[in-house]
This record gives sequence, structure tokens and C-alpha cells, in this order.
Amino acid sequence: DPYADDPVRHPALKVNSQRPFNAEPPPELLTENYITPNPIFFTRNHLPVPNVDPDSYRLHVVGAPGGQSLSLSLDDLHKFPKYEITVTLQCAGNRRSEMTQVKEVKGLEWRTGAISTARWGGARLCDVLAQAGHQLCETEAHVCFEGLDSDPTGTAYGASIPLARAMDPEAEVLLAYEMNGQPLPRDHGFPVRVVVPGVVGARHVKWLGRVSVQPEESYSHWQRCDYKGFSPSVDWDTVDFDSAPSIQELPVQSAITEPQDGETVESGEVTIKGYAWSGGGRAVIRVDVSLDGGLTWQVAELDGEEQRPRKAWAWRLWQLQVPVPAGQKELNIVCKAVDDGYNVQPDTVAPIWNLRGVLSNAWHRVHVHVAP
Ligand code: MTE
Ligand code: MO
Repeated sequence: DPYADDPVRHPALKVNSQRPFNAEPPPELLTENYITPNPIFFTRNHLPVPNVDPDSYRLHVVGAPGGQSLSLSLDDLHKFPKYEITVTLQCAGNRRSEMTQVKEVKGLEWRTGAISTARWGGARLCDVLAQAGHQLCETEAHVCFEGLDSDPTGTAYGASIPLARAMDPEAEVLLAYEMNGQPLPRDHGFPVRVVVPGVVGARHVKWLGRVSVQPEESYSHWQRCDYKGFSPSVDWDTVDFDSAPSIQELPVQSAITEPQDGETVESGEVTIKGYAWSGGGRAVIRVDVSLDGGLTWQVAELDGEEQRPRKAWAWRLWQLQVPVPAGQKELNIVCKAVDDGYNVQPDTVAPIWNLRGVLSNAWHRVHVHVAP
């Protein structure tokens, strides 16, 4: 059993698949803290978790022509200037279960919890690439990452990001060896993972073994034949994965974590809580909440850390305390966020449905009963 050596997990996690391990925190725990505690940070593994010996670990960085290839130990990586940033990581499949309700899709049934936030510490990718002699001369090039996890044929997990993002100090791409002040837990990439702020989770390659600069995107299945968006009209007979770009920056997202669908709330006052985040460093500027399915709206209070313009890498938590309108037996609670590009979420799922169930960011709706 290739999974026999997987780590022990926190019992509060809602498991979507055991082998490989995929799990999300329940909504009420997800927004209990601004920084998600490591044991309940959502986990998305495609393969068994490798057991990497930190002493013999080496990160291989392929050098530029005229530069030098690097074989970096953990100690070597610690010698680069250390950066710490708070970054929210979201899987492209977050909220896929709502797409399934429209029409069947292929993928794990994530609810609203395939998103979490941590303080990551590590070396900047641009500093490591510079030491290997790379410069931003080939503007169309890509930085390809390979994990140390592999399938029975020996194929490793892989992904890539544009060299322009990797070399941009303002993009703050990290080779992280710390998560919330601790060495990375095994499920989250021990000893080193990539953290690409503002970009889909799939590019944050865990158990990083190899970094190279290539003229083309990674040839990995997960770069080329997955994690792409399509029209609702495209099905598995007609899909052409080469016709769509790989997902990098994610669109604006928000969800309600309290109360939960089907719950009964007290009459009088209700507190509604949730999270909001946008990709590409775009800051969430507002969250609107409705109690009547979207007819009328109120503005929620944004909590958590204020984000820097163009570097809003982390989510905002939000809440709204409101009186329950007298005589209401039920509430149709809805939330939607706006980012600083004034991008908004679509109101329904059907027009953004796609066969892989990715990019599911319609208004989030929760139906609750009011106690008599
Ligand atoms: N890296 C490796 N090596 N193997 C993987 O299966 N999954 C990716 C990414 N990096 C993956 C990986 C996907 S799709 C996501 S969403 C994130 O890791 C999840 O990171 P987490 O498990 O730390 O939350
Ligand atoms: Mo993912």
C-alpha cells in the first residue's frame, strides 16, 4: 500500500478521499481564526505523501546557460534572505459540489473549505533563480516545478508559472520551508514547497525536488490536461485542453461559513460570517449580504488583516450582525464580494458550469429556518 506511510490527520477534517488524502476543515472552524491552524489547513494530495529525509534533501535548480546549476540543502536554502508573508491558498475545485448540483462534473466534491490561510516563511524564488544565473530576458519562458511525490510509473506531480512572475520581486513567490512558524507539515510539502501568492493552489508545488526554466509550460498532466476552464457547452467528447490557458490567477470568491445550510437560527438577531478573497493580489473592497435571496443587500464588516494594494495575498474574514425581519420563518442568505478591480461574482452557477468543476465562484447561498 503506497499510502501506508501517510501522516496521521486531524479528526475534525472532512475527508473527501482517503487515498490520496483530500480533506477540508468544517466551515465553522475555517473562519474561527484568521490564520488557519496547520492541523486543519485543507489538504489536496494527488499521490502518496513522500517521506523526505531533511538531512539528505537537495533541491535541484537547473542553471541558466552560462550560469550554474544548484543542489541546495535545507541549510543552503536558509542562507538566502528569509521572507515571511501571509498567503491564502485556494484549490481550483473549491465549491465544486455546487457545480455538481447543476450537472455532474469530474472531481472531488469540495464544499466551501478548499481554501486556507497561513504565514509562510522561506527564500524568494527570484533570489534562488538569480544565483543559478537566471535573468528575466526570455519573457515568454516558464519556471517548471517537480514534486518528489510520484505515481506507480514514476511520474512526479508538476506545474509551472511564467518566468515573469517568478522573477518579479513584487510577486513574492517563495520557496517556503515554514508554515505558521513551524517546519512544513508532511501533508503540506515538507521540507520545501512553492508558494505563489494570488495564484491557484495547483501551482504551489509541494515536496519540491526540481526547478527549471523552460521555453514552454510544464508538460505535467496537471498543467496541460487539468486545471483549465471551459464553456458550459464543452463536454468530455469535445474538450480540447490545448485550447484553453492554464488557470493561474483566480477570480473573486466569497462564502458564508455561519450559519450553515439547513440550520435553525434564533429569531431576534443573526450573525452571518464568512470569508472573501481574490486572486492576483486584488484586494476585497466589499462584501454584500442579503437575507432575502438577493432582493435587498447590506454591507458586511471586513475583519482580519488589511491587505496591501496589488499585494492582497490573503483573505478577509467578514461578518454581519442583523435583526431577523419580524415574521420571517426562513432566510435565504446570500453573499457576494467585490475586489479592487470591481470584479464581482456571478449570481448563479449554471452559466459558469464546466466539466471539471473548477472556478466555482457564484454567489454563495445558505437557506436557514428561523426558530418560532
Ligand atoms: N504538489 C505536489 N507535489 N503534489 C500535489 O498533489 N497538489 C496541488 C498543490 N501542490 C499537489 C501539490 C494542489 S491541486 C493544491 S490545491 C495544493 O497543493 C494544496 O496544498 P495543501 O494540501 O497544502 O492545501
Ligand atoms: Mo487544487
